[in-house]
Amino acid sequence: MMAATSRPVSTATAVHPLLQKLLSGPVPAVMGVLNVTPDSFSDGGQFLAPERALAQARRLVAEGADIIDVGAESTRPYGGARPVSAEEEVARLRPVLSEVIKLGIPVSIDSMKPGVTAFALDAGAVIANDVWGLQRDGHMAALLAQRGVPVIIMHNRDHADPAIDIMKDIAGFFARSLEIATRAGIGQGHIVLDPGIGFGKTAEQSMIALARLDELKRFGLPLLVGASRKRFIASVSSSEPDQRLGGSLAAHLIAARGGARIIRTHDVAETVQALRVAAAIEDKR
Ligand code: HH2
Repeated sequence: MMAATSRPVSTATAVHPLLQKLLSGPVPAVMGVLNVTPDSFSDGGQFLAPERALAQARRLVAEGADIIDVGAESTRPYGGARPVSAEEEVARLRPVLSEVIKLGIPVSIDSMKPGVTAFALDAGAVIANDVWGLQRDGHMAALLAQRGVPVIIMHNRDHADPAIDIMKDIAGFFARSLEIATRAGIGQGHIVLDPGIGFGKTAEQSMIALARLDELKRFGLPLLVGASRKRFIASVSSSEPDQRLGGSLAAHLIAARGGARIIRTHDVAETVQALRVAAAIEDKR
């Protein structure tokens, strides 16, 4: 584990109880995606209306999700996202979030803004999902240290560079994020790492990150993978986002084999089934 040096170091290395529970199953936990946005890459506009968002959240729960990841700003892995203010993000979340939380399963907040994350945690969200791994906003780490919630640190880059060694880049990014986390006092046992499939990566690099996921186990932290409907799938099999279920399942099964303990997906029922069947078959080896 890469440790930071000479600074106040958190002693909270114990695994957060919620993570412990989520990670204790025989198959990876499944995180269902709820995008309360007009422009998400695969389902933008479908769940912006509060009643439709809530119906989708109910569906994710019924289908077997272990976590609901609520986002109100598209981060569009392939560029072209329209940045929104914290106020707009909160305005989209406000009519939906507490109703989703009432469904009784853990809710994570997919936001890179500390103000929005604080709003969601105040409303009862219990996990922070930062697609910039604590590196975009200098206040995020302190907020999350203070709140003591599990934190998903995702690898990201402003632009893909086909010339770089993507595994080296991901490892370097994680080391920086972990240093920021340690300095702020976020316990190691609160952290989940995510290679950020599709974010600042060519299709080839997304596939390398999936194929070589097991190399990231050396950080000694749980791994999350979200390959759902992403564009690298179309580089192999031409398709629109809503036609990528087969590719998403293939990627997620390979990720599970590589050590992913949480899978983020738009298609919960199919993913739960695929993970369970793959695990049951592997059990017979
Ligand atoms: N992918 C997306 C958004 N958030 N968070 C994590 N931890 N890992 C991911 O792979 C990830 C993520 C992109 O998917 P989606 O939310 O459907 O799209 P958009 O950002 O356009 O709303």
